[in-house]
Amino acid sequence: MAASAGPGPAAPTHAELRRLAVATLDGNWEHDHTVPSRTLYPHQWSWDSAFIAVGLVHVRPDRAWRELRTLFAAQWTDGRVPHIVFNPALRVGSYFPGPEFWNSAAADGAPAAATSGLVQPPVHALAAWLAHRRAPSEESARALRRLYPRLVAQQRYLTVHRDVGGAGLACIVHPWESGVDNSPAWDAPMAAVPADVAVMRAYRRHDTAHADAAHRPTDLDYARYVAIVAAYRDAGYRDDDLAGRHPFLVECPLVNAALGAAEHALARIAPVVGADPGPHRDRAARITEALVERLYDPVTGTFHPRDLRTDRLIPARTALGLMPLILPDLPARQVAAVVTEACSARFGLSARMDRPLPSHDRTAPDFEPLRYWRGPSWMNLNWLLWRGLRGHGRPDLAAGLRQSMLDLVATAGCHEYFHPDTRAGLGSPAFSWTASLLLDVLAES
Ligand code: 2M8
Repeated sequence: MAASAGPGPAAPTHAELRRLAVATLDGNWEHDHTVPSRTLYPHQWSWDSAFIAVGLVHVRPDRAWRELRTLFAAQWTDGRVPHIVFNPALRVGSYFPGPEFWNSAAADGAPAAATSGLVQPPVHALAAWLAHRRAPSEESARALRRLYPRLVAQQRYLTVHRDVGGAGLACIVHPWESGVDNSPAWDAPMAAVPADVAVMRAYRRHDTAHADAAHRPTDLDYARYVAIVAAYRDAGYRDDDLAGRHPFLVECPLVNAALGAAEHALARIAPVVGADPGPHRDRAARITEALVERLYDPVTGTFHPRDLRTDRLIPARTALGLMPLILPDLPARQVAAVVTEACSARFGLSARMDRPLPSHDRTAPDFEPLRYWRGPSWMNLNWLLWRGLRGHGRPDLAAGLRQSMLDLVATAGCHEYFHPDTRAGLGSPAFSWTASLLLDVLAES
């Protein structure tokens, strides 16, 4: 069957797309984990590994479990799952900021492996559950038994240590923790972070050697990224008194939707490992309630991040606002509102999409179709929304989005992100989560 009529007469077949995806993942496999990209991101990244496991299970189930096992072997004693686990075999300078900048060895509770001290959206319990459900086996049940206490500790870290707002949501302490690094959602809180772009003269950015600088965050963004990490690192990556001293504190709708979805997944995993699903269901309900209470704006009809330093919602309407749809218990009113937002001219979702889903409101003056998380289309946000639409009884819209995802890869290959009008491939050309999530959508009609 042809992938689509959209990309033109030479559109690859589904079998060809599948082969491309498997070859991409095989090429990025690195002894016990998959790198997101050989050039741009040569270490292990946290939420990438979760997305990678979701796709790998269709073709290399052993590796899917290995991927998660390797990541969780680097979990800190407080439960945080670091956003980067560094490969010690790589030369100094193969990524900025590298292990010497993070200096995790000096922090209490860090693992033997060098890691960052930040986290990323907790999509791992969902990935583990989906991997088991796709190919249940003795091995997958054993893997779940091993992972379960670690996933619970990850949730505890986020809901206890990171509940700076005091309402049961997790706050992020750096834009990198959202995964959508330079989203317009972070412009206002980032502008309040004191930084001098001149500090970047002391460092060598690795990303702009491998990708077009016009498609990446700016030097001023990086000066602030570095300043925020330095503030956290110099306080030993401790989370006490964050409100009193830390320059960036935000409740993100994606991170908290993932947090709630993780409790739902843990409620499914619990019976497999002989645990009680009840507390997970209760926690899931509380997170959804807090998310609606604190991050939903009835005036805009979508979700927004809350800047804890001003206690205000951030007005930008980014694709982050659509992500709570992954929560199975999102109330009907918010489901309807998010679907309306997704189908508006801002995001263009439809049963027959003529353009891909952008990462930011395409009608906004600060929409940038080429720059990273400020407009381009990303496979992981597409995939999360696709799951949410299926879970909330919108198979028509889910099918439109699925076809649009297939068209992206059929047009450009397994690129990191895509131009939201032309579907041209941007960023790294052989990107792991694009490949793995493609495998997952190919497996579901
Ligand atoms: C990007 O983030 C890293 C920093 O963590 C970077 O720009 O160097 C983001 O797209 C993030 O979501 C992703 O996990 C990471 C690796 O793919 O790259």
